[in-house]
Amino acid sequence: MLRRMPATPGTSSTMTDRRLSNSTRQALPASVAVLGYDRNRVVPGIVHLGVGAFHRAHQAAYVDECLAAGEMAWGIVGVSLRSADTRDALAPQDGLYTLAVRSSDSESLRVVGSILSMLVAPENPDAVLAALTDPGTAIVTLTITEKAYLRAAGGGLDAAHPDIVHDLANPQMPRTAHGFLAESLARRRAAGIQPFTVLCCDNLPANGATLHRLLVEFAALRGTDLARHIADEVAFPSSMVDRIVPATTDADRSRISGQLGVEDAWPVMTEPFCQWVVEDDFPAGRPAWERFGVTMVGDVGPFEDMKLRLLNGSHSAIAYLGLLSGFETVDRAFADPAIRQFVDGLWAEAVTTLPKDVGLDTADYTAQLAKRYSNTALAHRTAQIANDGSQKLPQRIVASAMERMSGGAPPAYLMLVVAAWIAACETRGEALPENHFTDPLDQALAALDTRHLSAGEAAAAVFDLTGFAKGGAERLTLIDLAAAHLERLRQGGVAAAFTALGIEGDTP
Ligand code: CS2
Repeated sequence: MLRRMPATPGTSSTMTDRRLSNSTRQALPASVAVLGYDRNRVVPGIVHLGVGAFHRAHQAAYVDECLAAGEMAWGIVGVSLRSADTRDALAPQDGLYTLAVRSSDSESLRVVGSILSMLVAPENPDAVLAALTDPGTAIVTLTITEKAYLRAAGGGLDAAHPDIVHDLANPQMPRTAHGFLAESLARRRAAGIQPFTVLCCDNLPANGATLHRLLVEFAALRGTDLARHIADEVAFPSSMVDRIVPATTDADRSRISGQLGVEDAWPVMTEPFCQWVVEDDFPAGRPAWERFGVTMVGDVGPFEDMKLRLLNGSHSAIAYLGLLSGFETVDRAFADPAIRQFVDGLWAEAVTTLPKDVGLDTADYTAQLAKRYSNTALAHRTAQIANDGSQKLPQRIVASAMERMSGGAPPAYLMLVVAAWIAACETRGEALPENHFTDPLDQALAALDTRHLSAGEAAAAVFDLTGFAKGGAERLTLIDLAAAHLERLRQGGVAAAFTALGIEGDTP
């Protein structure tokens, strides 16, 4: 296994000295926290697929604390499944980067050292398979975003997706997480190496079970033996991850580099809040995460649902209603009294769908969310959250709406979020720039737009395209509710949609 960051070709030693790196790490200002452990003694034990800013603000920070406490067998090999950007930024820095924890009135910096090396899958799939097959790899964590799970509308594997078709035809040269996991589990099995535990850290309901199902379906297309092995012998604990991580800006880069006294090409911005709830099912071992604030549980389901429906659901609401109202960031949109009132109503609807008897404190949770959304230092862009709505809304909004309806209660606030997503998509290329946010269904959504459909036709077409509420008895009613909201958004903007809900305010 590749253990260290390779030197970047063409980087002179003078340049390297001016970058954050192993050699400059010791000489940082005292205000910058550096957990004191010898990185040369750290051995990789985790391969992470999808090394974006979220991973670096969350799992990698927890692992950094484990390493500092002397658990040296849990270094991270980071894998990017698509772009080389993160590797290009971090390789000249020996994998080090700054985590900037920002609240409205303060910022604290910490340099994280848990990522030992980085691989870029399209450049070198062999190296990724080698890292995954290494007997030292006991855990594979993933943050690949919702769309990379390649789910079909009904929730199963989209077996017709070109990348799945490719990976089935070329098992030695995979592109997808499914292809890498299945091939490496097959190789481990053939070599008599215990399977790693697969720990999904994406915002999906029952994320471990969901990935397990998808991977078994994928493996079945390769052969029943492998499918049975993955079904019976590989652990897929679910986990709920939570930390708000806005995209890093150039201003962040130069501010942080100025404070460090050396350049950090890609620091990560985040909030003080951080939560990780993990099902305790790690047959190949795990770090003692519970010593560092991770909650280890038997069933993560209620926590996941609460997070998806209250946090992520309201995030999407703030994103689309905020975009339609001209707000660029979450804190500004949330400071708008009408949007704030809407979010309270949305929470009230979603709370009724959560389990009652498992000790969830939803009042405390939403009060904390209100504080987190008011953090003015984060400047979390509404456009960032708006991406991939077709992949996010099913678990954040539509699931709650269906459950509410089957309990006989109307999901009026919930369905305004779906309508606001459709309206925000329609607004691209007009009030909003064409690519202000993107979605895997953009082509099909744009094709709908050219047909100038009525609100009712547009809502029905979008439900068909996305598979929202597919097969549910509530589907037609949900379409009607979304269509009525969409009509009001088209005619009178957010203010008209709010007025129909009894919310008065100055929102444009
Ligand atoms: C956000 C999430 O971009 C989004 O869709 O809702 O990334 C959110 O910030 C995290 O899940 C918070 O834990």
